[in-house]
Amino acid sequence: MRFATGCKLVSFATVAGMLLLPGCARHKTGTAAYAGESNAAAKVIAQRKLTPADVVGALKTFEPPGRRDKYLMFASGGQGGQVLVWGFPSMRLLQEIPVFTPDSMAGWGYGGVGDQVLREGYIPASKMGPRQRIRWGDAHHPALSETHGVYDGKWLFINDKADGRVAVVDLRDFACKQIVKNPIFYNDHGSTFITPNTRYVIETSQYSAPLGGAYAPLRGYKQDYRGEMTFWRFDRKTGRIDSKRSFAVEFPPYWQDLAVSGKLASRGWAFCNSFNVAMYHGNDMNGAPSFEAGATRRDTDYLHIIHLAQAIKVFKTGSFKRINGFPVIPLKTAIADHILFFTPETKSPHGCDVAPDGRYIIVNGKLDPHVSVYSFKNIQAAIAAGPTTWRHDAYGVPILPMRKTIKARIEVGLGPLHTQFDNKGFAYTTLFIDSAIAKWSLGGAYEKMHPDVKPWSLIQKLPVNYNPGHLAVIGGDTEHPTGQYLVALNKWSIDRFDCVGPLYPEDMQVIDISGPKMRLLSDTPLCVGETHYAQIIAYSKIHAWRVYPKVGWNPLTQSVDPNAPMPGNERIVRHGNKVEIFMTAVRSHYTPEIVKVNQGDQITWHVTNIERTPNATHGFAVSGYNINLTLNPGETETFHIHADHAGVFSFYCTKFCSALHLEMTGYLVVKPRATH
Ligand code: RUQ
Ligand code: CUA
Repeated sequence: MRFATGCKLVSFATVAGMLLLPGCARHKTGTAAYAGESNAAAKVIAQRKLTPADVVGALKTFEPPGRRDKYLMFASGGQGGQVLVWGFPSMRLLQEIPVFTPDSMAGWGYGGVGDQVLREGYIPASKMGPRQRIRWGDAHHPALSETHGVYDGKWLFINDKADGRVAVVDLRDFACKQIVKNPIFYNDHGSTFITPNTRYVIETSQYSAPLGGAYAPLRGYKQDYRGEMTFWRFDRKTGRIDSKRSFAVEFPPYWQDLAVSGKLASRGWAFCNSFNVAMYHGNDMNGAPSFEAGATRRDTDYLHIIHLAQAIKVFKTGSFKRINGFPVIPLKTAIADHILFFTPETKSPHGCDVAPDGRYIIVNGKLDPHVSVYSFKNIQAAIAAGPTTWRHDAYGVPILPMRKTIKARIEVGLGPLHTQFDNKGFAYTTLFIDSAIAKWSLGGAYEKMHPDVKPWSLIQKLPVNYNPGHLAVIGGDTEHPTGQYLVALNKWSIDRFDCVGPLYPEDMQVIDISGPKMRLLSDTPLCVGETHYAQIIAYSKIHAWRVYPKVGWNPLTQSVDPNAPMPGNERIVRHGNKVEIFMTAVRSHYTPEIVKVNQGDQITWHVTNIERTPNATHGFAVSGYNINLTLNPGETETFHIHADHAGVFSFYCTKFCSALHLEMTGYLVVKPRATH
C-alpha cells in the first residue's frame, strides 16, 4: 500500500481504516464489528489530522490497556540522582529506583535502609576533608551486569559524577544495596562500565586533582595533579563491590572522559579518551583564556589504552602505593610494566565505544565532524613494533602513531558524541550540534552482513529534537545487540511540548531501526531527571520478586532479619532509657498502635509488613521526627529516634492500602521530663 504524498488527510484516513481491517477469516470477531471499529479509527485519524507516519509511530509503540512491554529501559536520572525504569518501547515510566538522592515516595533516606546506604556513600572524614553528608548525585551511566558480554539481568551499576561514587542495584527487588565512595578522587565520568563477566566495574576520574583529596596549588598542576582509573572488583556471591580486591591506576593530569571495557577480541583491555592534554588550568581573573579555549588549544588529545589483565597481575604482585589506604599502581609502574599506552585522537572527543566484536574502538569527534575508528589489531601491532616506533608524552607514556592505529574516519556531521550498534553491522552516532542521529556502516567482518553497502560510510541522518547526548539501542553496547529500536536522549526540547515555565523538560525519542531507514516513532518528555544514558534489556531476562520471599525480609542482607518483628511477638522492650519496639503492619493496623516513651529515650524501632499479597505495600511515617518508610510485603525496616521532643505524635500509613487506610494509625506519646 502506497500513500501519495500530499494526499488529502480524509482519503488517507479511509485507506488507514481499510488497513485496520484484519484478514477476516482468521478472526472470530464479526467483520461488521471490525468494519465499525476501523471506520471509527479512520474518523479519529481524520479528526486528529494524523499522518501515515504518525499512525505507524502510534501502532509500533502503543501498548493497549493491560498489555505489557517486552523490554525495560534503565535510564540514569542525571542530577535527579536516581535510576528510572521505563517500559519500552511504549515509554511508560514504571519505577524510580532511589540511589543517591532521598526519595519520599520510596521512603529512601528518612530512617531505615535508605539512610544506611546513603550514609555509606558519605565522604568519610579524611584527607578529603571533613565528613560530608552527600544527599544528591549526578547519575551518569547505568551498566547492567553481564555474563559472556550480554546483559544477565541481575544487577545494575550507576555512578555519581559529582562525588566520585558507584552504586549497586539488585534487580531482584530493584533496590540500591551499596554506594562506594572513591577513596582517591572527588569526581568521575568514565563510569560505570563493566568487564564482560562483571568482574570489574570501571570508574575513571574526570577533572584532574591531587590524588586522595590532598591540597596542591594550581601552579604545581603538572607535578602534583593526576587522573586515575579505578577497577572496582564486583563479587557476585555477596552482590557487593569488594573494595579490598579493588585498585586504581594513576594517569597523567589530562581530563579523562568516557571509558569502556574491551570485549571479545579486545577482552582484558580498557579504553578511555581524554581532553585538556594541554594541562590548561584556568583563567584566574588574570586575562588568561577560559577553560573552553585553553583546554582545547592542542590539535590532539590521547586515547588511553589500558592493559587491564596486566594491571591485575601487577596489582596481585603488590607493586602499588596506597593512597587513603587504597591501592594505586603508580604512573611510573604503569609505564614500565606496559599497562598504559596512548594514541592521538582529534582534540576534545567524547564517547568511546567498542564494536560488538571487540575489534574497533570508536571515538566520537565532538569538535570534529568525524568518528574515528581505531583497530584493536593495529593497536597491538603498534605496541609490538616496540619503543623505537613510539613517541612519549611528558610523563614517559608511550604514544602509538595514529596513522598506524586508526582504521577509518567517517564524516557523520556536527558534534558526534556517542555510538551504539545494531545486529546488522551498522552503528548509530548522536550528533549534538546537528540535532540528528547518523547511521553508518561498519567494515571488516561486518561487511558480510550488508554486502550491498559501502563499509565505513554514512547511510542516513535522521533529525531529532534536539541536541542528543547519548543514545541507546536494545543491547546496543553488548557483544550481541538486538537492534530493532533506538532511543535518542535529547537534552533540549525547545518547542516540542506545552510551555511549563522556563525550565524545560528533556525529550526521549524512540526510533525504529528495524528497516533500511531509521524512522521516528514517539516523543517522551522527562522532567524528574536528565535523559543522560540508558540501557535496554528484554524483560524476559529480568527475574524480579513480586513479593519478598519471606516475612521479616531485610532488603540489605536479602535474608530474614533476626530482629524482625513477627505476628504474635510484637512488643516494647525497655532497658533504662533505651526502648526497642517490635511492630507489625497489616491491612489496616499496626501492632502495637500506642507507643509510650519518655522524653530523652533512645528508640530502636523495627516494623515488619507481614502481608503476603503482592502490591500490599504499607507506609510508615512519624510526624515531627522526619521518619518515612515504604514497607513492601514481607519487608522489615529498622530506624532510630532520639525522642528529644515531648508531645503526642501520630504515626500513620502513607500508602492507600485499603478502605480503612485512614484508620491505619497510632500514637507515639513522648512524656515530658518533668512528669516521668
Ligand atoms: S557523557 S556529559 Cu554520558 Cu556524554 Cu556525561
Ligand atoms: Cu497501610 Cu494505608
